[in-house]
Amino acid sequence: MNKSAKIYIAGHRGMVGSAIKRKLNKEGYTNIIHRTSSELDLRNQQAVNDFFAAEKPDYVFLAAAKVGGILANNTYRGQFLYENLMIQNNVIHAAHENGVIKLLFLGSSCIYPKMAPQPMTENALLTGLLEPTNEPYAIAKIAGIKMCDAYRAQYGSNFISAMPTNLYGPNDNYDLKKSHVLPALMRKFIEAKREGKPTVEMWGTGSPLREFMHVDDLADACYFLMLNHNEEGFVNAGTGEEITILGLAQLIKKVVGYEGEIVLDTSKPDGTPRKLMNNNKLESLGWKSGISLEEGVRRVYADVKDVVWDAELV
Ligand code: GFB
Repeated sequence: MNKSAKIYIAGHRGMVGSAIKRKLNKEGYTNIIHRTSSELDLRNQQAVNDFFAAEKPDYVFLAAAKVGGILANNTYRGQFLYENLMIQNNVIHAAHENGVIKLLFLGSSCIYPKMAPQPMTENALLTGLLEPTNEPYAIAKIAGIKMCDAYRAQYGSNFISAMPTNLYGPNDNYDLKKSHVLPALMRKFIEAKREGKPTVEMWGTGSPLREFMHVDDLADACYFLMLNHNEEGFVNAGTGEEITILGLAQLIKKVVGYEGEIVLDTSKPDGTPRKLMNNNKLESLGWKSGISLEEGVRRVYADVKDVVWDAELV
């Protein structure tokens, strides 16, 4: 991938796409292209075909997706399935039709069976039933992996896939109905401290285990894979460290400096009991995560500690 190669980042305003853009800028790439969703609706096949025919990108980072936390996944089930399938089908097929040299498709650790042996290795895919709260999203992402592999098998396309663990970082979503746990708790603790509230409510039992990766770490891994990996299947991208949701809440509470109590709303779902990636494949290729959770949480706090969120986003 030479520095003047034409690189299309799909989803450049999202958390993952914007991190990939920062990374490519830092590495000196000079011909990065992107479109906002109002300029190019990736769910519209004709619009995507026209865009690829006109622009003829050399490389594609497919980071555009409909994403959200456990509640959004469970509520907008139809949209999560339809929109993700449309976006990825349109982009992957247009990349094939227009001679893209290489494409990286991004998914999620929720592709694995709910009860997959932990830490989860790539060969656990499709060995069991999925977690119900995010099954539509997971089905779409599994289809994306299989589409990249099928195009490689049938047409020789160099389309690869990476499956990140739970991500956080700049440009995350702080809408409490749609967000993931880390930004949700960050916002709740900051607002509670500011307003002198005695308690912060978190969802579920606090016992599920999750692995959290800073999105700048993921962008680094994506760049590494784009340069160094050319095989079918997919590669896990995680940190290898896990924490309970209650442990995460306590860490954020400490970083924010909030002194009240944490209370549990057990009417909300826990989701998958444990979701830890086995990162041996990525590490054996030569990449390892470099940002610890505490360091990442401190960076996020520094970024958002003075933000005043819209009360509508609750
Ligand atoms: O991050 P999260 O929404 O998604 O929730 P998943 C993780 C855990 O945190 C669950 C708990 O056990 C939640 O019940 N939690 C506690 C909270 N307090 C909160 C809160 O205020 N907000 C939120 N959102 N959670 C998603 C999938 O699963 O992970 C997606 O639905 C995707 O498909 C993504 O794979 C990475 O880790 O459960």
